[in-house]
Formats: sequence, structure tokens, C-alpha cells
Amino acid sequence: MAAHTLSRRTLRMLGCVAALWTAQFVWMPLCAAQPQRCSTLTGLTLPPRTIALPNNGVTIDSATLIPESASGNEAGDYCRITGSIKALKNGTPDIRFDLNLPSRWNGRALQLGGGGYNGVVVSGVGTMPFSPEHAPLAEGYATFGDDSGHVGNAGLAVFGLINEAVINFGYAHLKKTRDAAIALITRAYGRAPDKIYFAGGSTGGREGYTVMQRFPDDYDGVIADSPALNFTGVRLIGIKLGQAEYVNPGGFVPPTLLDRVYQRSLAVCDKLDGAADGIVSDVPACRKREAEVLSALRCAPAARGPANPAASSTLDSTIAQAQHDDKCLTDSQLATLMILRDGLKLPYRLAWDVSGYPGYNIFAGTRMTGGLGLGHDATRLAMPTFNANGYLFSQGEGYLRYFVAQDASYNALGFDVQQPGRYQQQLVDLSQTIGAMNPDLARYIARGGKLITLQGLADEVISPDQTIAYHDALVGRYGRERVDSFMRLYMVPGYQHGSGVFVPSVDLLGALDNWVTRGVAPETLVATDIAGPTNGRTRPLCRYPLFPRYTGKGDMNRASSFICAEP
Ligand SMILES: [Ca+2]
Repeated sequence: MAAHTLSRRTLRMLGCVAALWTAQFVWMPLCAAQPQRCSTLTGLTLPPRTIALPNNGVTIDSATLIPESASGNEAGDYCRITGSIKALKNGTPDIRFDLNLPSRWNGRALQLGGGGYNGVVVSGVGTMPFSPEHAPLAEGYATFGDDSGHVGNAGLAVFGLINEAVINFGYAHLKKTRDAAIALITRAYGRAPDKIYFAGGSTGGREGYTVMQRFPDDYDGVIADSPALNFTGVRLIGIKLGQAEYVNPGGFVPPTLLDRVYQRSLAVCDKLDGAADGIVSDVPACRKREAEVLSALRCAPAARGPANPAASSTLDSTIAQAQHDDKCLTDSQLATLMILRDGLKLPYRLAWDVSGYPGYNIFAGTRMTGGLGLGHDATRLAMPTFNANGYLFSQGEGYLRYFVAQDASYNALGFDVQQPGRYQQQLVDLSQTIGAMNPDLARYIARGGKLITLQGLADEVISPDQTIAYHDALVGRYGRERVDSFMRLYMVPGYQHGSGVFVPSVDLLGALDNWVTRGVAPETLVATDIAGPTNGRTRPLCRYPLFPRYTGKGDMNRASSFICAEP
């Protein structure tokens, strides 16, 4: 058995070396995903010691060569591996992962993050999110991703009842899958990758910051977009928002009125950046015009009820009708929106001294009527849905129900966010397990790791100010020069949480790779809009805190007509 293993290994090594001598850049296919070698991986097991965190070993469930000629395959020949990392305890789901090994390997590996509560294996096949012209596998990356250790669609938080699954979701799945994948890559190609990158958005963005904070030696570059860094904070503000809408009488803000708020902010702020293009690009200037935005939206004093019940009986019919038609904001509705604007402040501390959650640009170009905005239903469902009761509340409710109270019948409307009593310690513990607010990136910076973060200024799920605050705290901690040496932050006007009036398509992976391998730090990039109605227009992707300002000359659909301006 030993002799057989040795001879196969020797043959493989000789094959690699011989091919390497022949031609430097074509040796990989001979070392790697040949048809016979790929399929022989099926059923392989790797011992627990393969992975630096506790586990029960790794099983390769399938390994299939996908030929270049396969329908829809634009990645050339590649070996597609599906595997499972076995859980420690009965009842904890395994972590399922996919790994793709291209025959034309570029020597690098890319781990891809998930979204929402995960629960679906990230396949690593196809294009990068919001970069439809770039497919990492086709570009030669060995790609991999996982389901973070539970099965279920992205809105389900039921796995919060299982402690090992919560730890996997928080951070452990990232390291476990990384170690298993790198072991398999090393086995298949005969050497470890030159560079290992991570890329993700939203939950995947949190995962990107998590790997830099927890496993800084394992990654050379990270793309972490719209990151849910303060995971517990965004869940708590969601609960607070739901309470404002569904407990506070009259607090629900219907979509028609939310659209009025958005349209009004456009009317006041769109042109502040020089271009009437439907994008509020100068957000700081727009914030200064908030009173002007609001003055046209608020109901006349007598119609603002129910703060003054006596007045409500004297409403004249015109005012009552305006309120009834959702044409103006009552005080109760405004109070709901002010939670979005102001964020959440807590009298206690979550992990890493976090004391709340920043607000959103609700009166400065952020649309709350889409699929991830506030709800469409004036009453709370027993099991809230994104559409009926809003994304933030629904996700917060699931978090409270399954992660915090661990009681499937728990009603989030009765939860005291400010004084959570016996649940406070659990919130603190969870924010440590799942959050990525640790500001200590010293080791990652010192070893030359790079980071690119792209974040929408109109994000309705992740507070843009959360991401800015984390960046600014790094500057405070390490100094601007040091932060500039490893991080790029691009704040994108008009971009929400995956949708918006401007949805940027840009090759961030190319920019990151260029930075890591050639030392070319990205500066102003150019993003192409992939939003349906405005598809194809371009804008400069400006480094924070700059924003794209129209020069007043030239085609408004071209980036070259804009400069990156100081706010
Ligand atoms: Ca504009």
C-alpha cells in the first residue's frame, strides 16, 4: 500500500517537473485536473488534522471533470469537487463545500462568501457578483465556497438553535473550508497556491473582514463589499424599526409615502453634484438640506396626530384626506424614519466596545420601497416576511427568535432593545461570535494583506456610515498612510444593497490581484452601471471620501465627464 502510494506520488511529481522543464506556463494541466485524476478523488477522505479547527474529517462526495465542451461552460476543463466537513456533534449539520480546479490554473485560489443567513453552497462557478464580464474560474482561479454549515434559504435563522452551527456561521466555516480546499488544491496541483483571496458581499463582506481579523496569515487579499460588520447591531435596529411600525400607533410608513420621501430627496439633492442624473452623489451636501426635504413632506400640524387627540377631532376634511391618502408624514411615521436616519444607541456595550448602529441616508437618496426596504403590510405577520414586514425587521426577528431567545414562538415586538435583561449577555456573546467589528488588523497589515471595500451610499440594509466608521477608526488607530497602504474604500452613490439607480460593475478582483502581485495600488476606478434603465453609463469609482461630480461639460453618461471631488 505504501509502495503504491509512493509510486503514484513519485509519478505525479515527475510528471510535474518534466512538464515544468518543457514549458513554464503549461505545466499545471499536467499536474492537475486530468480526467482520470479528477474522478479518482471521489470518496477520498481527509483526516481532521487537515483543518486547524476542531472537526471530524473531510469527505469528498463527488469529483467530476467538466469538459470545456460542456453546455454553458466557459471556464475550460475543470475538476468540480463537492465535499463535506464533518461536524463534531450529532445533530449539527456538516459544512458542505464546492471546489473547482481549472486545468488552466493561474496559481491562485479564491474563496467566495455567502449572503444573508447563508445555507446554500456557494458554487464558485460563474461570474463575480456585479462583475458580469469576469468569471474567476475562467480566469484560472481555483474557486471554492460553502454553505457555512446549515441548509436553508438565506432568510432562515432556525440553525441559531444549534451552538456549533452558530459558531460555524460566525467564523469557523471560513477557516475549515479554506484549510480543506487548500489541502485539496495542493494535492491536485502538486503545490500550494501562490496567493489566496477572499471575496464576498453583505454577509460575505462580513466574512471578508472576519478572515482578516481571525485568520490574518491565511489570506493575501480580500474584497469585502457592503459588509455586515456589526451583525448584531443591524439586527437590533431591525427590531426597533419593526416596533416603531407595528407597536407605535400610526408608525407604519406605506410604500407610497416612502416613495414620496425618496422623490423629494431627489428633487432637492440630485443636482447638488452638478448632474441631474437621478443619483444623489453629494450625500453630505444633501444631508444639510434635510429640513428642505422634510418641510414638504410633513403633515400640517393639526394632521400630525395622534400626539394631540383633541386636535384630531378638529381636523378639517382636507387635512384628514391628505393623511388618509398617505400624502404627508405624521409624527409617528416620521419617528419611524428617524430611527433609520439616526440609527441605534445602546446603554450597554456589545463586543469590541460597540454601542449601537449608525443610521442610513434615508433623506438623502435612499429608496426604502424595494425588496429589501420597509414592509408593504400595515400589520405584522406571525412569521414576518421581507415583503410584508420589511427586510430589516424580518431578519432581526429571526435573529432574536432563534439566536437570542432560542424560542421559536418568541415575539420580537415585546423585546426591550435598550434593556434586554437576561438576554443581554447572549447578545454580547453573539456579537463576538458573529460580528466583525474587531478593529485590530495589525497582523494582516504587517504581512502585506490588501483589502478593497465597495459600499453603496444608498444602501438600505447595511448602514453606509457603519462601513465609513470602521474605516475611519482604522485611520485613527493606524494613521492614514498605513491604512492607505492596505485598504481601499469606494463609496458608491445611488447604489443600494445590490440594486439601486446606479449598480456598479467593476473588476475588483483584477484590481486586487494587480495590487497584491504587482504592487499597483488601485486609485480611481471606472464603474459601469448595470441597473436596467441606465445600463452602460459609466462613472468614476472614487476613493472615499471623494464623490463623482459632473464637470458641466461632456456626455453625462461617461465617466470622463466627471471628477472625483471633495465633499
Ligand atoms: Ca446627481
